[in-house]
Amino acid sequence: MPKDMRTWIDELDRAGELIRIAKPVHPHTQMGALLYQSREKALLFENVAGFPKWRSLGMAPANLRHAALAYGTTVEKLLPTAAERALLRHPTELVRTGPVKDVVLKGDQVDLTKLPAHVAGSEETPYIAAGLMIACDPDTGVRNVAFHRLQIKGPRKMGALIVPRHTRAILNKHEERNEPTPIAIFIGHHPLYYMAAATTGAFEMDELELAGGLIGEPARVVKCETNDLEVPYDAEIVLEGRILPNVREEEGPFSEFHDYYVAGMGKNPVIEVDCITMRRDAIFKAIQNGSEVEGCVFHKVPFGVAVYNHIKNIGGYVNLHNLLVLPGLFGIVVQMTPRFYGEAKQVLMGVLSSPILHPKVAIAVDEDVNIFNYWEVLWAINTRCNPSEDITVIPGVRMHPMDPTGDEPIPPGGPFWHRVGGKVIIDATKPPLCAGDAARLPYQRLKPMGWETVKLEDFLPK
Ligand SMILES: Cc1cc2nc3c(=O)[nH]c(=O)nc-3n(C[C@H](O)[C@H](O)[C@H](O)COP(=O)(O)O)c2cc1C
Ligand SMILES: [Mn+2]
Repeated sequence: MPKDMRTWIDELDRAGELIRIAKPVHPHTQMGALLYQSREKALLFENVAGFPKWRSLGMAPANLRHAALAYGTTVEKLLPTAAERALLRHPTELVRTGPVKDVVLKGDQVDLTKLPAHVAGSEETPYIAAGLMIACDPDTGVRNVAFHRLQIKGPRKMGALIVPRHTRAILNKHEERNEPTPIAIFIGHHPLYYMAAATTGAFEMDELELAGGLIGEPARVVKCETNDLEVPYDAEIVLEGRILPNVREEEGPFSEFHDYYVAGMGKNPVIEVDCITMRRDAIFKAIQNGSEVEGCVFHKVPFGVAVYNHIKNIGGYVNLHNLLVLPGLFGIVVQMTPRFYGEAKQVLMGVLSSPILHPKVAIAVDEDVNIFNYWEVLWAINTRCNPSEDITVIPGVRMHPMDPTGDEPIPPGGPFWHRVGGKVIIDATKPPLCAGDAARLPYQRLKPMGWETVKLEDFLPK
């Protein structure tokens, strides 16, 4: 059975990772707080107050453990596994129809305010955060899929934040010709579709072909009703529409990945929706965005994968073991065994200069440091890093446009929105292999006597 949001709910349930909430929960006043608190379990709201018959799924994935479940692996193996899988592609398969066509609403039947989009943060209005936007390059026909936050502004009107990347490049081409950009947005699918959409790769990469690679089977697609785009046949909901050419209106604020509101706000593009198609019993997909909640999980894996695959061949090859994107998404810790003097620094320069704009703090540690344990990372920085040699600040680098610490010479809305600021390399590795055993010996971690065989649990009162 092809993987979709329904198979994912079953998988979470079987793994004991899903909580069904039967009490009524209002998406505008209560849901955000519940999602933000549920960092361990996924929540399926079975009674969405004010929106009869709707259900809504959130915090699915709530954390890297859930992400590992979606990839069929463990947290420790998640990044290396996901990095390998990200190199695979499956062409999409066009089918005649599918569950997403159960209900078709066109023109004046469209009313976005009837969707149970939740209010994520205290300063906000309802946003669709789990919409994946499909658009095609008008010259090459290459398809793109990406997350864009969608502010509901009226029955058929939404505002969107479109950071200058691929969707933006497609929009720019249409706007130069003063024509609308046809789009289709699908809401609610298996998390690996979301991971694919959040992957920044080459422009030529079709994220639906990547989704097929990640899942291990082709994504099946159906034709849209009102434009030439194709959408997954088994999504929960699809919105078809157009980005209006050269129209900009105030948009924001929205709970962003670093736990701040004020990011990307200003005059942003406007979408008009022409058609909604959905399953008869469609389940809405809520995403709470912020630090260490669901939105962040959808960033952490694809970012990690892009950086991992970017740095693994620096200098021929790197003894690269693992990588973790840190809270706030502006930091990355790399676990590696350096062979040469300066190798860790060189790898960290790659971390700061990859397809991903976010990283500004790049840390390297050895294989004996558990990167999933923040105290161990801090321990390595404190005990293996000589600040006068091992910390390097690089001023004046292009950074993520939502990093509040950077200068913003050009505001959002246009094609040149960006920020610029400092980045830092922290080499917390011990002397490299080439330095020899004598140089590395002072950094041998202590191991308590009996560590391998004597277990505390065997001595606890029963
Ligand atoms: C939860 C989440 C929300 C996102 N929201 C936005 C957004 O509002 N606008 C945007 O431009 N990118 C957003 N992104 C990032 C893009 O989806 C991501 O960078 C993607 O790789 C861009 O695709 P593209 O390079 O094909 O354009 C979001 C990512 C995630 C995981
Ligand atoms: Mn793309």
